[in-house]
Amino acid sequence: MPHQAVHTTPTVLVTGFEPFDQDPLNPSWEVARALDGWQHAGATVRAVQLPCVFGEAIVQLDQALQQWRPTLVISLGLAGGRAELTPERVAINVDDARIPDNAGRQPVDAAVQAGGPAAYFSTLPIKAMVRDMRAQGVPASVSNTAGTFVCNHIFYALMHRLAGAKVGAGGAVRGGFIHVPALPALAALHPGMPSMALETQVRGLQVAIQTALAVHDDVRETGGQLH
Ligand code: PCA
Repeated sequence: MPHQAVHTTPTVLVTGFEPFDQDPLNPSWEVARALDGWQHAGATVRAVQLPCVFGEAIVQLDQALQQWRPTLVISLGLAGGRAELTPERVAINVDDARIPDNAGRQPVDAAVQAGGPAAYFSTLPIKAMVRDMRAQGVPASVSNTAGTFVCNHIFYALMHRLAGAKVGAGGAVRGGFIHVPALPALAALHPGMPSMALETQVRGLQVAIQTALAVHDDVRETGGQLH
């Protein structure tokens, strides 16, 4: 396929979202952008920003998958109110928006992918990632819901694509979603909201990427999940 760019080293695609809901910044993009170009075990991180818009976010994700042909994909989003990095276990085939997205769209009880399966599990080693982030001093827990807004929407679309033949050799590319907490500057605008410093979030993601590259069969252990 001569029209496609040839990448000599494996790529880890990390996506983050633009700000939404009148916030001035989105920590998920700040973390992704800080990781852009970071290399580990011969792989290089590429960061791509996605719009917080139903549908359009998937279009941009597809473009990024086409451009970078990643071997691993981690999408990030803000979960305001959470205090930890939370790898998500499951994406569901539901768009049910509590607030309008950045284009004013507010789907209610709609499918992400008409005719798609009810849900997909992350193919990241979520328990091992949580274990290793904690061991490095970064608060983390497995989450069992990514909500029903644009984050779950992109998580479901990503897993739908990775499960099909559109990327790589069907199923060979692993991926998933991690919700991140507010940054202190954002929490200062929302009194009472928990936050985590950018440096800690970035370190947590570096550990998560290392683990995802090294661990293919997740560990089975209790205590890793939000409760
Ligand atoms: N968080 C929202 C959408 C974009 C983001 O960063 C969510 O959790 O759905």
